[in-house]
Amino acid sequence: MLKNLETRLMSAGEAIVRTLVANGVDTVFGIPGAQTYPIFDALDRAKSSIRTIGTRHEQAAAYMAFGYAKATGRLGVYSVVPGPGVLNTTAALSTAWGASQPVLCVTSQVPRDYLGKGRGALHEIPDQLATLDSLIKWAVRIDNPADAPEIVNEAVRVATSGRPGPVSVEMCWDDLATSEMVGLLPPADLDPHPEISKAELKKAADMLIAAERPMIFAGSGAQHAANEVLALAEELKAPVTAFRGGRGVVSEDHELGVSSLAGHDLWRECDVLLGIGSRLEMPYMRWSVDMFKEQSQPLAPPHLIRVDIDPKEMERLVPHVPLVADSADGAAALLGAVKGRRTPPDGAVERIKKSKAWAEEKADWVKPHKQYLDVIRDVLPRDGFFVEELCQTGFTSNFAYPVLEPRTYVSCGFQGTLGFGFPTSLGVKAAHPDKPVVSIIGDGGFMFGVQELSTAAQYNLGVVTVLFNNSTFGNVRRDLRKFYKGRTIATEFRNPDFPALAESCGVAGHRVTSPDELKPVLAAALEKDEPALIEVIIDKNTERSPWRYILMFYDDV
Ligand SMILES: Cc1ncc(C[n+]2csc(CCOP(=O)(O)OP(=O)(O)O)c2C)c(N)n1
Repeated sequence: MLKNLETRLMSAGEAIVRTLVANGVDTVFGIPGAQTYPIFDALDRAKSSIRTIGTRHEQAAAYMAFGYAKATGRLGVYSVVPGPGVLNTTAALSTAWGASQPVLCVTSQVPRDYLGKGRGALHEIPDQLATLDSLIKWAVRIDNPADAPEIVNEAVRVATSGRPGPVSVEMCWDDLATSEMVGLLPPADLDPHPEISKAELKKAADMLIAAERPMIFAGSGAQHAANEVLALAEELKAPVTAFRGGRGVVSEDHELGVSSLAGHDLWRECDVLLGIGSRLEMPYMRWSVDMFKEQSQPLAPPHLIRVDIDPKEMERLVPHVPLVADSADGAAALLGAVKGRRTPPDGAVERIKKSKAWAEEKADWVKPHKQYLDVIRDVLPRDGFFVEELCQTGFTSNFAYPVLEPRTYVSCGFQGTLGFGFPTSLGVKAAHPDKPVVSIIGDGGFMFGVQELSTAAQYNLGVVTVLFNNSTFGNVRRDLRKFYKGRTIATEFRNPDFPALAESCGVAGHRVTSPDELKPVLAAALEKDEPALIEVIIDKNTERSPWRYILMFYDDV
């Protein structure tokens, strides 16, 4: 039973905000409205311990909370009005769910008398709680102010324990404004990590010891386990690859850290794959199968070992050895079990080196995106954050932008949420004001969140956005041209003057036309540490497709 810290008369809004502060929340993103005034009033009065960043669209508030969570591993929090306000955030919630990120949505409801009545109370939707619960890890309604500390703590526990994920709390409009005696609580306790099965650990260790060419595939669930994964990889002399979420767990400038392109090359010879905190989308939904056919129980070779904290994962893609464990615990236990018991075959590291060099050379073909990425990598310090997008440079970055530190490659994961990048990058910068942050984005995706240029300027969130303008939804246009005989409906744009638009919002605007031109402009913008937008003019008819190195069609083109 938790002991109360302080009991006094307060509104539910204050009880919620005080509980967030107790849980170490230092930033809330959002837009106030009639039903959430008590929350925002409490935020106003708690300004010295919690910062509120007001956004220009609800979807951006949720993406910023996502970016905050992704870049720190800590809870990202946003608050919006119910109904349309919450619905505006569902793409970001789905992204947080897909990418297993701890995000908390704090929202409201119609007045209690109107719950479920369908009378048309302001912002009413048929069943908000059930709608949210179907999308995220947990959604709950708080009925009384006095219950708020315990229920908010529970939401924090659910969001951050085990496999992290998004959660929401809501309160009816009138309940949220009610004051009563509330006992505040200490922060939520997280769930303990699962105990590792000794029998499965032995099986996994024996398999790794017998392996000729083991490989590790890291996911976003391994971001906190970088030291343990590297130590295990070094013992095994095994390459560590990742596609999006697990990038940077082992640096790609380490001899064992490899891109997914080099990883695919090595996969073809791999006899034991060790997945750590990953769904393993690439090997088992792309590399080894037709992408429309599900493979839920892969055959050996390679034998598959999975380390995952979510036991459900072991049913979705059934490994030969399931280790239900936190990634760091699992990797450390495996290291303990294999240490000194295996001699890596001669030439293991040379073989990896060869693949890395081969992949680097192949990626150069993806012009001009690889060349722009080289400039960004060159200018951005190793601990600078790079936020990808669903654009040609973003797809290229999946395999051709070396990631050197954990968490610094911010991806939307399998959800593929066009437009997530720019608002997400503002959340990354809010979380890491002292680190450089680059958002790369296409002109299509950028216009999904363009209004947040004003937020960047207002709060001086010094993200440098590199906007690749090819005047089209390039990815879609290319597909339609190829598969629908050149019929490219609804893909071409009449764009605004982007640098002028940025300037009008108070953000420095630039335009460049080559990688060489980008370099000094990007370096100067990062040095300034103020919001900036650099438009890169791209010729849509000459850009090369990154997809051959994601779907690995490279042999037949
Ligand atoms: C929310 C969402 N809507 C639509 C899509 C489909 N989609 C994927 S890429 C793309 C085009 C992206 O265009 P742009 O941002 O201009 O980048 P480009 O491909 O031109 O580099 C679209 C429409 C998506 N992935 N997500």
